[in-house]
Amino acid sequence: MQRLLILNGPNLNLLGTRQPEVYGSVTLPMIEENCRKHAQEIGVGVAFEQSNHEGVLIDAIHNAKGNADGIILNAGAYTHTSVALHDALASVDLPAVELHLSNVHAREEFRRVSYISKVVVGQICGFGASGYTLAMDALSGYLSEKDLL
Ligand code: CA2
Repeated sequence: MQRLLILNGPNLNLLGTRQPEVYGSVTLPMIEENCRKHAQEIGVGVAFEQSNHEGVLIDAIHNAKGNADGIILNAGAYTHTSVALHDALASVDLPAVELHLSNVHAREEFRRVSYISKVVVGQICGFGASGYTLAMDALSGYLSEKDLL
């Protein structure tokens, strides 16, 4: 069975509490529940984590080697700043999907810069909470197509 790690970065624990016009009104626990339901429907295993700390996210990426077959990463604002997350993703050599709730390309200029885009299979952004299940389908399809699993 394919095992997907869904990793969430800083401030995403606040989803649904503020800025609903940008990020929607769905909370992270609701997203997690939906991902777990979707995992059962498409027959994959899922682990779901969130941290506000860059080092914890890096440890989670390292730990994915051997424990997950692919990573879905909403790195939050670290997307636009973190060489360390880039290096961590490159070091584990697992297929990853970069995910954002909002359309980062239609917002401030600094959000158009991603330090992780070069080391992911692809990016999903702008579809709100549905992006999580879209990313699961995309990563699962990628793993099957590459005959990785
Ligand atoms: O659109 C996304 O998913 C982002 O990764 C969200 C990050 C932002 O820095 C990225 O540019 C795009 C911010 C997450 C903050 O979430 C909040 C939720 C509610 C209230 C305040 C922040």
